[in-house]
Amino acid sequence: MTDRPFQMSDKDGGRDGDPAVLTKTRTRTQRPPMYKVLLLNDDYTPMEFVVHVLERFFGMSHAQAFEIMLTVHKKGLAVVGVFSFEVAETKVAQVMDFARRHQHPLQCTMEKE
Ligand code: TYC
Repeated sequence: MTDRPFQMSDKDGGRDGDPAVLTKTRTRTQRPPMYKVLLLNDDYTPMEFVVHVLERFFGMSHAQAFEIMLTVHKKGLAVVGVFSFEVAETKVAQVMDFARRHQHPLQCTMEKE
């Protein structure tokens, strides 16, 4: 409880609740951050296995998958897709699990765009 006889706040800048005066609140809609999924080169994973991974988990055609696989092989890594956090996380987990189950050292990671 307050011992003041009136409220000391001034919520409407001295207009004292004039119903004709409206205030606008500016809102900014944030787009959700997106995540790049990266495939890394190594010396041991067979090229055909990588092509298969790109077809199976990233919906690429055989030609597209082969091209991206060669990019990774030559450059060391490539972005294989851009997704929401949850989808990127799932893709990385699927690729890592599939590679591990086939005993290939293939590495897949994600990073914020
Ligand atoms: N460098 C591998 C080889 O020569 C092929 C490869 C390509 C491996 C892409 C991983 O992400 C990769 N067998």
